[in-house]
Amino acid sequence: MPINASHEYFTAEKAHLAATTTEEKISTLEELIRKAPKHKGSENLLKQLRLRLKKLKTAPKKKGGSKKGIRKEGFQVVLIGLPNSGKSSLLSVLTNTKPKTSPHPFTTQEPLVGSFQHDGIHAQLIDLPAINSQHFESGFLHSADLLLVCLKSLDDLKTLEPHLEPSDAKKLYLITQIDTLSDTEKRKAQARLNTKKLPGLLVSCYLPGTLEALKGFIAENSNAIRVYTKEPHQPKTDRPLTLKENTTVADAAKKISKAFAAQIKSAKITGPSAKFPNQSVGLKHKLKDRDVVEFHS
Ligand SMILES: Nc1nc2c(ncn2[C@@H]2O[C@H](COP(=O)(O)OP(=O)(O)O)[C@@H](O)[C@H]2O)c(=O)[nH]1
Ligand SMILES: [Mg+2]
Repeated sequence: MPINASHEYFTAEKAHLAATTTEEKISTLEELIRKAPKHKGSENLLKQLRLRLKKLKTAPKKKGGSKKGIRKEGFQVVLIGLPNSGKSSLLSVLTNTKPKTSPHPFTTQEPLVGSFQHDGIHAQLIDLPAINSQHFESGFLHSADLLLVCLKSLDDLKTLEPHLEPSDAKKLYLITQIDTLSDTEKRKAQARLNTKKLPGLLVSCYLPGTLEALKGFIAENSNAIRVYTKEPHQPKTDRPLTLKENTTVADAAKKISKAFAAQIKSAKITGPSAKFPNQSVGLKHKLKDRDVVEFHS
């Protein structure tokens, strides 16, 4: 018997498959169960999903992030800097990964990974051992899409710059731990960033406003577009699809699932890529950030 799942179900399934942490897997699976068709033909499916949920909830919790063999997943953001510049603390406040942090230098001895979510954008955040330690892994300089260069003072840049050279990733310079700076020191730090024409932010793990600004910067620079789907006469979904720039309607449908995409012949678009609300477009239409798409078979 066909299960006749809605595209909301396929979207939820996609999100579940993309989940990297156990908490994410649980929350996306719960959403999937909510969106699953509830009729005789789907009983088996629901049973399997509930069983998977039970297993996830009873699985022993892993502490910290994964260690070796980090696979690049989506937009990769790498924290880089001298010892005690606050890299591990930033990973800790921005993701679910809780690394060891300490006032002793060289606490982090292997790369740690966390997953980051903001405003529908997913990114992978990696905390590296200090750049001048034997544990530093320069491979991440090449795989990174964005480097967060962590500096307690801009003076540290002299030491760091030669190490950063091999990377052609975009860089954001973070003056960290600014809760310990006076207003004058903060103004000076900002002025020096401006003089050097460096894209920079002043941050502190204890100042949520600065962390929001950092999250916003990462999301805006992720080259991703957020596309919301909707069913006819329904409001848009809360959780957007995250897609690459220049993605077409056909690609977006495929991102939900191949089976779903095969049924789609057109779409109605409201948002930045549409000339007017509810514009009917074909499969080759290119989507833009914050579009709302209603697929039609
Ligand atoms: N006051 C303050 N201390 C911080 C902040 N971030 C990190 N620290 C402290 O600085 C020390 C080094 O932090 P850690 O994250 O381990 O630095 P890492 O070596 O770059 O990973 C620790 O004692 C942290 O508690 C911050 O925003 N404000
Ligand atoms: Mg560390």
